[in-house]
Amino acid sequence: MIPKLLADQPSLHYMPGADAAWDARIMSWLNQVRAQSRAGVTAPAQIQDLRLALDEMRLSKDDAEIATMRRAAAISDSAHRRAMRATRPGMHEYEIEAELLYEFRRGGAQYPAYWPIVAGGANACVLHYRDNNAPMRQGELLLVDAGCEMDGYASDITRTWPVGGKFSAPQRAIYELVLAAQAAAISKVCAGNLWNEPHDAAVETLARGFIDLGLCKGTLSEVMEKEDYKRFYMHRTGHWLGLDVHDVGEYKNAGAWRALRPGMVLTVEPGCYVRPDEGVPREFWNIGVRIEDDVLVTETGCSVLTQATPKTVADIEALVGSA
Ligand SMILES: [Mn+2]
Repeated sequence: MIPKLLADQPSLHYMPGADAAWDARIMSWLNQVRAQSRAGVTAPAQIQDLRLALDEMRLSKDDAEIATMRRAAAISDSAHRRAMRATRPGMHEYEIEAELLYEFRRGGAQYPAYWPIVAGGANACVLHYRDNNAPMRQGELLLVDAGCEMDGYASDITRTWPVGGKFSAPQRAIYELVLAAQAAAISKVCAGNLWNEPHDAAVETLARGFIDLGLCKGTLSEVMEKEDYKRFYMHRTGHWLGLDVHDVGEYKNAGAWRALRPGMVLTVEPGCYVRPDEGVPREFWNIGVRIEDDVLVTETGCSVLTQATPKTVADIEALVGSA
């Protein structure tokens, strides 16, 4: 049927390069149309990449998609709560991974949206840590980045909590700073604001905090200009979320950061990762913290889909180890 449908059409829209065998079939169909030229049939003069149009459609979620993403968020929320309750010194990271995966499936999610990161102590400073096999020790933090996929839609939550249930003073200082940076970033998620505004707000809050804590030296403008904060915060503050965890969609239009629109869903996930370094106060060594929520852009601001997952110091300390 395809050669018949392609006859006398101005352009063919498909996704070139996604699959070599499919590309070959498309070319063969095009050649079948071209072979009919002496009978007066014309072949499409243009081949258009369908991706940009599809990616734009995927960026704006309709009500049914948002309802599915809320269900995914609720299951991931239950999983993080379960993991917090189960955490005790002496357990291994994979035991927490098992609690997460169990709760995902028990809640009806078909898959994890990505493999959970369960990183205790210094492992939290390894951004894409996947071993999940170390023992968790009293006095260390546990960073958990885990989300389920529900009916095709991803969720993506990160929480960081103390293995023994109580933050130490230096852990708490870093934690409260990352939490403040996340609040500053979320306050910038609003229709009409540009993509980078939440990131810039998070970076400025973190940079001020790094100076206050003695992690960075100099004035705020010096730390920002030299990007000295990148020693402790080296990744972006979020990404599009949808059918994929790092979903499709452009972040810039014609070289400029694009404006947020109602129906877009993004993550907001600042962090702080302090590796051992003689120039850094020793009390902060090996502290890694990230706090990540899934945020829907609305007409008037935003709605945090993962709001229910505990993240204040008091809420976390009340829950960890309570199972
Ligand atoms: Mn994420």
